[in-house]
Amino acid sequence: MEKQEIAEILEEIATLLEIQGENPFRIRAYRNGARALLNIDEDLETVIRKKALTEYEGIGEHLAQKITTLYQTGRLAEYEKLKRAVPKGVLDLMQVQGLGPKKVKVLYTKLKIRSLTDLKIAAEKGKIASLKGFGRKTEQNILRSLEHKASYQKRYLWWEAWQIAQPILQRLQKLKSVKHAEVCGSLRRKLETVGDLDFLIGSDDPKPVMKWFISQPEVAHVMGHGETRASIRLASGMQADLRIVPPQQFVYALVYFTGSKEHNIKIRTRSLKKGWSLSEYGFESVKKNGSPPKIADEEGLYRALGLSYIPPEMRENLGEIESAAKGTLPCLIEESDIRGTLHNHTTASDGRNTLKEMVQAADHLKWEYIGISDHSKSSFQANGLSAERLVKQIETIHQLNASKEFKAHIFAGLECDILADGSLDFTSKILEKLDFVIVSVHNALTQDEKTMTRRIIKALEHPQTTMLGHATGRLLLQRDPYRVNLTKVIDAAIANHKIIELNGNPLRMDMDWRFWHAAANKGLLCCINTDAHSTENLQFIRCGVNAARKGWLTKAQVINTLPLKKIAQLLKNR
Ligand code: DGT
Ligand code: CA
Ligand code: CA
Ligand code: ZN
Repeated sequence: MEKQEIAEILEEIATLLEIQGENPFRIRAYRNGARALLNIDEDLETVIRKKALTEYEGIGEHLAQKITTLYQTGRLAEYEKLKRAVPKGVLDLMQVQGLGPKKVKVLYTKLKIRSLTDLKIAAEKGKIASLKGFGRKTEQNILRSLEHKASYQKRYLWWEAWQIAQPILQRLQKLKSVKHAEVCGSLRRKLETVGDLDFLIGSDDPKPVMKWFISQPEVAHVMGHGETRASIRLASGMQADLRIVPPQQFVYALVYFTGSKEHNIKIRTRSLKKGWSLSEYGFESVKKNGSPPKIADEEGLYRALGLSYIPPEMRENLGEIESAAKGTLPCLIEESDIRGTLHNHTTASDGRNTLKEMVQAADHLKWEYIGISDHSKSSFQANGLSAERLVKQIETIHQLNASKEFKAHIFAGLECDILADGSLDFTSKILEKLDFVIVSVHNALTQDEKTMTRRIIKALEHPQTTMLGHATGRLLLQRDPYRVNLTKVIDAAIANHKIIELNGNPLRMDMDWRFWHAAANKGLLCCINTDAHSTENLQFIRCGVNAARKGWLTKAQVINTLPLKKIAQLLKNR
């Protein structure tokens, strides 16, 4: 178990004790211990091996034992016991702004509140205001915080949303009365997270479409429906809207419901300057005897506005309209341009498939090459490779390449930990043996921005480094990015001729697409990776390409569009 996780458990133990009204000294000991643990800048492995934990202020003999147990086994009997004593939902109450352990204790013991739902009901009934130490204002704040939290959690990863939307869209397309069908909104714009699904249908006969939509097996609840609109909640919890329009209106509605809202507003203003109002129903002349343009498809609509076609991914009002007016929109990379990918794990570290299975999967995808980059030794929780195991893996890869058992060429790589001080997890002598080295931050995530930025730049300056992995470490909807100055990191990557990956794992999508346009213009090269931990994960290449397109990237700016010989050359030269 990692330092960060152990500290979180100590913190949680303190909270659980506090909710149970335990001795304040004991509680404080755990809190101090958690903080002390995070402040250790030495490698925890070493400290524990030297039995030196107690040398740090705030860590006594007792705590040192508990930390060691957690580190070695990932479990702690005392913690399990505490968790059993307090209902799980009670801890969730701590996520509500303004609620600390003391208040949670009162809510739990006095009102028997055991979950966020209980809390909401009690607050709505006004039961909380009368508790000692709470009051009307606290109650209002709790309600507001609950609402805020609900709207935050209501988003879904693009990949999840797409899995849910795809079968529904296919069924809609098969209905006899359906002429056109599309999912619009953020899903079509390939945004990394999606709030709700927006289905749009072109049909002259909406009745059977509506009937199917609100009675399909996936529906959990119909929130409302008329003849041409419906809102439903699916079994997954996701909300889906449906709009049915006459086929001749479909293209206008398609542009409108694809959005984004900001993009829509901008093109509507542009249309008005030409003398037509533009809405989801069509163009309409605002002058007495002007006639609106006739169009057949989205391209025609943009052309009528004096714009070249803007792909949905770019419709974020981030300069695409100005660029389309000048005819300078880039020709975006496509999934079919991809010839392989480099960041992939195997069972040698924390992947679920063997080296051979991964290469076979690359063959199925008709890729020319695949990189293997298992974790390095400091990522012990991910079973990182020792130097010895790494050297062995390199040999196996060389043999496999020579055997021609698979079509795809295998590049021998490594996802090498960037240690807390910016040095790499292996010596140059070992790293030299590899075809490429991805450097990533996996621990000491709480460093301040300056330290973290310096740390990453130092790793980028290492002669053996090829590229930076998941630049900010964010996990979408779960964990914030670590604090880092990306502009400085990007500049350092360019100055040192290093690549930055676009990690297409749907949870990561890191480095964020919003940075790519400017970075690539400055000369930064991208590698779209899947960070696959299984053969199925190789499909994440699609998410990576989505983000690359949102970042305005072209084929030439992404190295894994290069044919084998060229990318081999490029990796060798760096
Ligand atoms: P989401 O669902 O939060 O991930 O984001 P979207 O973009 O899918 O937004 P949604 O579902 O509220 O609306 C779908 C599209 O409909 C949106 O992208 C643009 C269009 N739209 C919605 N509200 C307005 C509006 O007030 N004005 C304009 N011009 N367009 C709107
Ligand atoms: Ca939506
Ligand atoms: Ca919607
Ligand atoms: Zn990683």
